[in-house]
Amino acid sequence: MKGTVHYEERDGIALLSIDNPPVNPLSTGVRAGLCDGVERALGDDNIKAIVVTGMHRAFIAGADISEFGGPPTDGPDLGETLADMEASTKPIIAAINGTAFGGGLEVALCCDYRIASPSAPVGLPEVKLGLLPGAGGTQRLPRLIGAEAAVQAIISGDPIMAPDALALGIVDRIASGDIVEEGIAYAEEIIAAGSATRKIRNIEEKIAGDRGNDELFDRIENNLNKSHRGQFAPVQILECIRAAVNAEDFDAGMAVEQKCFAACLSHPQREALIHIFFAERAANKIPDLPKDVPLLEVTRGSIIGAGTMGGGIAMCFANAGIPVRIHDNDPENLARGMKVIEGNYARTVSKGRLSQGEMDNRLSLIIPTENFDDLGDGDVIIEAVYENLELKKEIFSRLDGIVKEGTILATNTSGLDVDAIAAVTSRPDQVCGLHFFSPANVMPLLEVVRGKESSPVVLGTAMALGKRLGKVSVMAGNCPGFIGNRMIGGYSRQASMMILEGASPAQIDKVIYDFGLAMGPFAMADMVGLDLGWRARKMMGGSNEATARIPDELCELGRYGQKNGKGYYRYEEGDRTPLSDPEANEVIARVAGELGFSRQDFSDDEILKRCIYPLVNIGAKLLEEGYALRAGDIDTVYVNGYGFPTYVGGPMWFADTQGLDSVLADIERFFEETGDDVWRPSELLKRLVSEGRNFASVDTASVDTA
Ligand code: 3H9
Repeated sequence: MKGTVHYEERDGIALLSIDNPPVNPLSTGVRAGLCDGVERALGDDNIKAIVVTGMHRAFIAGADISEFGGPPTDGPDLGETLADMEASTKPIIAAINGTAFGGGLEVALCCDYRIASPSAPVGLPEVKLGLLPGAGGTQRLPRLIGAEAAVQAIISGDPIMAPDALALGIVDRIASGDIVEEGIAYAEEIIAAGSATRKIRNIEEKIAGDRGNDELFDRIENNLNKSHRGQFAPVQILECIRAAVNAEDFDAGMAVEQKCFAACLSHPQREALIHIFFAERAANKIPDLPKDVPLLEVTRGSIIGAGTMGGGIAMCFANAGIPVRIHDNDPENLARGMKVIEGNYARTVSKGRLSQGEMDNRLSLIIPTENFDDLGDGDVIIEAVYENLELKKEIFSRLDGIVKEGTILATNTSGLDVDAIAAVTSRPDQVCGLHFFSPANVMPLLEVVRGKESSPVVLGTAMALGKRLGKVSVMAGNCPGFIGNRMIGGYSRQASMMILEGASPAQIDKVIYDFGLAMGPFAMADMVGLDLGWRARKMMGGSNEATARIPDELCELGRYGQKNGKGYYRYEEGDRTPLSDPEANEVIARVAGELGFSRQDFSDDEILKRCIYPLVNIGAKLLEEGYALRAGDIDTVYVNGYGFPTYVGGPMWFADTQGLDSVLADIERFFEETGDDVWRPSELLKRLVSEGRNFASVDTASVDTA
């Protein structure tokens, strides 16, 4: 059995301490330990109350996620455990020492009283795993805080810090000192006052007012179509909370919760989301990086370049409380960059998501400097100038002269050769890539790029720094475009080819939108601006690529995208809705004709495959060449950096769910039909199919591609 619960008697109070490091999920041994502990306390006349707390850094992180979808486990299930606790005739006090999430908060809600450490977050984040609180959370929380607040908490799944939980009524008290001592003192008070128990199932006042209030639930349901488009669990959650309010009694509501939980549990979105949960954590583990590698202490950062990327990265440091210098060789750029940073913070303050005091504090951590040499006191220096290899090399050769021993030198490139940059310094082992995604202060992904000489200390520190900056970090090898951008090229190119072959931008964009991305490739291109690529191609003397012809001709006609109201689509003044435009469609048809394409109809299914399978094939090549360590790393990159729907699990997971044999058959067919190199099937993919395996089985840092 995994995990245990220690039983200790303290002057007539039973103290149950949950011990399942590091975060105390409700594994078999914990559930059994809670049942045994409650039974023992109830059977002992000397015991008047029970205090439940967690050891280590959490109270309880929830149900044991690794058990979902697996074989039945031994001992009591969570429902039985909580029924035992709720039936206790002696008061139970939850002493919430740290994180109480999911089943962890549900345990606390089955206790009679709750006291929390001020820094403890509580919440019901099951929705992020494609689940719902299935141990009474959807029934008890509304009874405690009202239906609307409960919907907000459970459908967002966001953590609620203890002081806010107190204000909402989720906890009764905040501890000011040692949580266990105060939990016991609280129990003594309750005993002195007559040992009353208090079961949330019996509380009706908070929900009574909403009984029959269809308007409330209909309004929330309509919003769900926008805020949680395509997701299964939120709709189920709403049904449960409706039942909490309207069902005949508590047990009838619980029956609805059980039905909806079972539906979520067997839904493919649940599997995909739990895959991403574990993939994001596995991505932190770098097989050939010793666990005890000594990490460098990062007390100060330095950023070169005060443009969008540099400013966003500086904000990440300030948000994490790390002082950071920011330099730009153009004083005007530096001043503008600081203004943008200030504006970004001010917007967050105006939305009520940051206090003015905290904004001032963060701004004070960002120190602009016109003097390059000032950067030398950073423990990590991140170059974030525009993508020009020569410029980056020049900067790195200058850095050599100003940095201290051990400083990490990082380049924020989205795909340039990190080794070529490292080679101009006298310390290539100190160099790595840190690829932030734009806007860097918002996007969760960080690709840590391993140069051929990057030292383990540098890589370990870079991964740890990513976590401190609140990023999901993935290690990538040094190849053009690394993981994310190397793959995306295949997606964009196939979309561009299909409009030459007869599909419309609107059809392709709709297929991608329906698949779950926020927008398709052409709406995205219009948003970014078609003129950027056009100008870049012109500077290089123009392009012969068939896929460049349409955007080039659109730009020649002054169609730059959203910025001037016309690109692949046209836009009404002040409205970003893409509208079909005869002029753009005429350009597409004419160019296709001139290039000799014969136009054909596409099914939505074919469009989806043409867009997504290049990601899969290139992803497989990244694995086979060792530039990505695991299929899960690639999925992590795509959901955190490219807006790939998390509930589909990332491109490699998606391929597994389609069956790799059918994916390979399509890729081979596309290769035969087009001869395009992107479709040359990956050797790894062919081998997996021949062995009847899938990408999930290639956990691999030790990818055996022989
Ligand atoms: C639920 O409760 C359903 C019920 O309503 C109904 C049931 C009937 N289980 O994230 P970290 C592992 S659904 C198993 O790096 P942090 C994690 O994989 C659950 N393992 O630490 C990692 O392992 P490793 C609802 C878990 O401090 C290690 O612990 N609960 C679980 O950055 C450390 O994790 C949630 O959704 C788990 N529940 O963050 C909460 N949780 O070292 C999910 C963690 O081998 N968990 N592990 O890689 C979290 O949000 C974060 O882990 C937490 C700690 C905030 C707790």
